[in-house]
Amino acid sequence: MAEADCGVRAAIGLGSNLDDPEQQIERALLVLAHLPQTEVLARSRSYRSPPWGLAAQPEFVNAVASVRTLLAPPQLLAALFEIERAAGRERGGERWGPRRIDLDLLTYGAQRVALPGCQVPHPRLAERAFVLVPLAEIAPELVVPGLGRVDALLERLPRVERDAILPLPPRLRT
Ligand code: PH2
Ligand code: MG
Ligand code: MG
Repeated sequence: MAEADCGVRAAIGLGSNLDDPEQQIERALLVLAHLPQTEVLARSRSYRSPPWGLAAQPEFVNAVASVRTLLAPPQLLAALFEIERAAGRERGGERWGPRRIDLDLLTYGAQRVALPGCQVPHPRLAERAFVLVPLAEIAPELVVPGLGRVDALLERLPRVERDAILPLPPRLRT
């Protein structure tokens, strides 16, 4: 995005637990950086995280990116959905089940959106250490509308849950 200072800052969560999760995340971040009218401002490291919601599945890799975008929330969500589709994600699996790649819109500026299929901030953000740990790495002071600062939200989670989210060493080649 050439226009330097316009657009809205949004946070996007990435997760994968199938087919080389680390590489799925790196690829998705590359594609994200090429979205029209969207610039990636920062990304977290990738973290290993125990599966949340459905225990009997492989460990996840999670990361968070901060973007500035001129796309409206439904357009941005559609673009994230298209990245998932192009990466070969198969839909229709179990809720909270294994997936090749998942991109979730976590926050969109100070806005709150409640449309069918488009809820921002992400409704389960505050319960998820695999979101808050990487988000706190790149945006601890970010205020999640209606919920407060990211670092404070993270503090509220049980230490065992926070401590289970472990940064991966940087990859030499992706
Ligand atoms: N995503 C889910 C369900 N459970 N667990 C972890 N650790 N990371 C995820 O990204 C994740 C999950 C559904 O979106
Ligand atoms: Mg998700
Ligand atoms: Mg999703």
